[in-house]
Amino acid sequence: MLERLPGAVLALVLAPSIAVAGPFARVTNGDNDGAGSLRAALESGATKILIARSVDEIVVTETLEYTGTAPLTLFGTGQLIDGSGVEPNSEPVIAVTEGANLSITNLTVDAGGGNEFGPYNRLNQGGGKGIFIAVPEDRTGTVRLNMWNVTVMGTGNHGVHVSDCSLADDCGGGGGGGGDGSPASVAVRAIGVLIEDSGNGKQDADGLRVDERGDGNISFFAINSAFNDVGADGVELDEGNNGDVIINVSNSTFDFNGEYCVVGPFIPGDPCDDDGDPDVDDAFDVDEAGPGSVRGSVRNLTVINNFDEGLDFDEEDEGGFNVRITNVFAQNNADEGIKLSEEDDGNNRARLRGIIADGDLEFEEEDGGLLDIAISGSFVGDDMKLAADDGDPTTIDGFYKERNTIVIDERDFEGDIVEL
Ligand SMILES: [Ca+2]
Ligand SMILES: [Ca+2]
Ligand SMILES: [Ca+2]
Ligand SMILES: [Ca+2]
Repeated sequence: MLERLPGAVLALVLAPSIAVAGPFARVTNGDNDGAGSLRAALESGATKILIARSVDEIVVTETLEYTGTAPLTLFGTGQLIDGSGVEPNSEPVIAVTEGANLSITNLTVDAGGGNEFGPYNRLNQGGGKGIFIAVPEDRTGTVRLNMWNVTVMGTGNHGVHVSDCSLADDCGGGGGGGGDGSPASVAVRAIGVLIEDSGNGKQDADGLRVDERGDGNISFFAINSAFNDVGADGVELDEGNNGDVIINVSNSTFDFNGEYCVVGPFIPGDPCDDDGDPDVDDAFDVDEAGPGSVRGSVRNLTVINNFDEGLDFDEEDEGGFNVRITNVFAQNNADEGIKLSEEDDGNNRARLRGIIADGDLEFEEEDGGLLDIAISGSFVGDDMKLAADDGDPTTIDGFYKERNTIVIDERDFEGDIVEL
């Protein structure tokens, strides 16, 4: 049965640990629909939904939709939401259709596509997205997605997707910032989030994907999280038009992402590498286009076994990079462990410390602006590649400062780069 309590009553029940305002609903069974179901709660007008501990599993046969605009909080208590039977199976398990803020805690969302035949096996590719927020074109402010202790798995499409882009699922393919979007920003916070065995049903399906267009930024905060065995990028942040990408990612793992590289059925064991077409993908991919920069920090990351680059950040048009990269263990990635490419006006400024990489590190800067790279206390198992040549030998193209760092192969510098 579905109980609805006024917020004031609930606040008394839960005080002081959780302060809750707004209409409340309690989910008391794992049914697809009907009284006491999660679907009924989502349709009731409630904005705070608690799933009772007595519910182990919620099995749904169609998308769980929230069509409201008020911020929604979904308090799980360790349940699995089994979306393997969602029809059609290209549809998401959970959809926020009008760009409402979503906070979700203590839940596992399984779209059912999983590696039923063993690890890293792509034979079973069903399942749509896990959690999807569609942002309407008139949304303003900031669209917030907060996930705490959430697992998403078995998705054929993106595991988690926030789309503020008129091109919908065609947004961001290949970058460049095409499409339009709302005036709103998008902010995602992931704390203790695991996205695994996802994005293995189609090309360019990521673990966590944000498409942001029009005015507004992408802010991405993640800690104690993991993005593993995703078909395309573990995380892709794709920002266009005005606005920045602001990252703060720490104590997290990106393992075995980007293998899905064929159109049509995937053939396990088929050669699949960065030289072929279609593309393999990265651990963590940032594409920023239009006016705006990429700034922030990553630290204490394990970035291993990915099928293209580890950290692959691209910035174009006005703006540059200003990032701090600390304690990143990047091993056995097919291409560069860390690659930052900057085009048009703006600098490529990065401060690196405590990097342990078995492959190359690469930093590129084009057009107006300077390359400004400092690295300390690091081990680079292959080349340190810097490229910033403006073709004019009378001007300085960049600065490079290296301390207490071992570079096993070459320092491969293009341009007039001053070593400090
Ligand atoms: Ca926007
Ligand atoms: Ca934007
Ligand atoms: Ca830019
Ligand atoms: Ca530049």
